[in-house]
Amino acid sequence: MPVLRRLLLLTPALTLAARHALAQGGTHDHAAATPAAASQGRAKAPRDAYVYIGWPQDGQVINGTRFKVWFGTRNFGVAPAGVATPNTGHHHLLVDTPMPPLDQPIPNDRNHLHFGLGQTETMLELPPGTHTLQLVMGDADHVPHDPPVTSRRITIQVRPGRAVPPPPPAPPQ
Ligand SMILES: [Cu+2]
Repeated sequence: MPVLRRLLLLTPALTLAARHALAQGGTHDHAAATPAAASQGRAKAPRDAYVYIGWPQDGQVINGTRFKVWFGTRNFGVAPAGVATPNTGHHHLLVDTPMPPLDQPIPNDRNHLHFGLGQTETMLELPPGTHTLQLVMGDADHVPHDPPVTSRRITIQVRPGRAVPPPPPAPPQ
């Protein structure tokens, strides 16, 4: 895998344990939790990796305060939080907030939504008005990659009213 080989060449400081994890395809969940791995800083991302908001689109006017948002990635995979597989991460949706510092865990509040189960879409509820949305991938420890994998920031207008189309009915309990 060329990306992995390049990673190994560019990071001579990798510990043997980390090399082992990479060689194994990074299936070792514990790799990023060890002090040695943490001292290496942010997880690497390929230069051509990117993430985008598939829906809604920039400038979209949305009728209804509850609507679906879906996320897409290219040249990058999605993995749950806590899983340190190379070239993967989990989505974070920034709502009405600028990009947080890139060298520390992404905050976890109503403006910084984590999708740590590996979700690629969500139902969002926002009050009527103008809002901004942007995605940033985070690694196993919720820290943006190096270089960061972020989407364009989009601006949407939310209008009061029922969501169109309405959300699907909840499954029977
Ligand atoms: Cu996270």
